[in-house]
Amino acid sequence: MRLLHTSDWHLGRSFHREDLLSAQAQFVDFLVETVRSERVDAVVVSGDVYDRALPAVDAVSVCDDALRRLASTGARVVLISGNHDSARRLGFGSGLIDAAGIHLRTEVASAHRPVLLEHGDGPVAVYAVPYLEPDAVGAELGCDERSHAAVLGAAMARVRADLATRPGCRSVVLAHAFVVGGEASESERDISVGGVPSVPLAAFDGVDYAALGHLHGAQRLSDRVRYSGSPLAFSFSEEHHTKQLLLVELGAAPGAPVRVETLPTPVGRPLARVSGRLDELLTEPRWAQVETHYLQVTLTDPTRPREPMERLRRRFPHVLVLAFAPEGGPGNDATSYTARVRGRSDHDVTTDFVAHVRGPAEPLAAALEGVRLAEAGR
Ligand SMILES: [Mn+2]
Repeated sequence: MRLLHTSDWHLGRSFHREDLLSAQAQFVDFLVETVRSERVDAVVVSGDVYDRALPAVDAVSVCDDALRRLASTGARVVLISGNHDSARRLGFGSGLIDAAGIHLRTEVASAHRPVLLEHGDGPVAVYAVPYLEPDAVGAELGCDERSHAAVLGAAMARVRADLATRPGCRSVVLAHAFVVGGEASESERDISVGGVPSVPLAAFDGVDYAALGHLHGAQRLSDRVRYSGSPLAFSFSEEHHTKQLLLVELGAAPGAPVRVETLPTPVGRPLARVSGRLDELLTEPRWAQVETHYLQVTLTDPTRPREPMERLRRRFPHVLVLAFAPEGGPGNDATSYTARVRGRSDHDVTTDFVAHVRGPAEPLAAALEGVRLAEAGR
């Protein structure tokens, strides 16, 4: 039984105002080709299909196209809603499209009723646990405690109870959660409840494979529990990720070893974070390799240069983020605000504030010096 595990498509998301939809459509092409070329039996999509509860019509078109083309490959497809999706809207028509082999699961009530896949080695039960918002589903699951661990634990108890009635059946669980040991990037939305975002890895004990979504970096938490990560980067913190699909080959019997192969997804436009002085960035040959990347640039010039973005974009047309970290500038000042302003005049505090937010731009510094001299002579 060969599964293709993916998640966090976030269809319709932009990257610092750059539209990613064509790169997302390119990913769909790659996904459909892979399902055919690798003779995949089922595709599992572990939540955050869309970026928002009310996706744009173009994003809906890409999703519609993806599901129709995946159905035409003959592979079964199981999808759950993530924390970015509207469960009710994503789940629209799910009872009807089930017949086409596309299984959308967005309700806690269906989590322990598996999608059954038949295969030469025997059946596989796929339990699709949608993202569980503790406040929304706690009562339905009979949880006293308000936490992700409690609601996912309760849902998994129902899953295990159902699995116990199916001897010899292999099992796969889809879930959208932050599991202990996972590493976040800067593009996931915080789902903490009472300050705690995570659930224990042991929640998935006893299943052959847990296909997780939510974290955007691909990662292995155990031989049987993995995040596929998002197919595209959504923040500069993902600069060194290798975006991928996971091709999962289940063993022939419950508990048999699982083999996982990683298949890198196409990179629309690579991204990089660079830093240095403006003149150096504009002239040094070594930066040629990132000229067409999406860039986050940090300028280290001691004095803020004029028109930095306009000048950078002549060499690097896709600079998206510009930051300033002047060499020899203020470090992390750990002293309290009260300590820093003690004994200083309101005027000093105010001019320091203006200098701080503007950076050490020369004309302003000169102007402030003029004011200081005038004050001193008064
Ligand atoms: Mn996500």
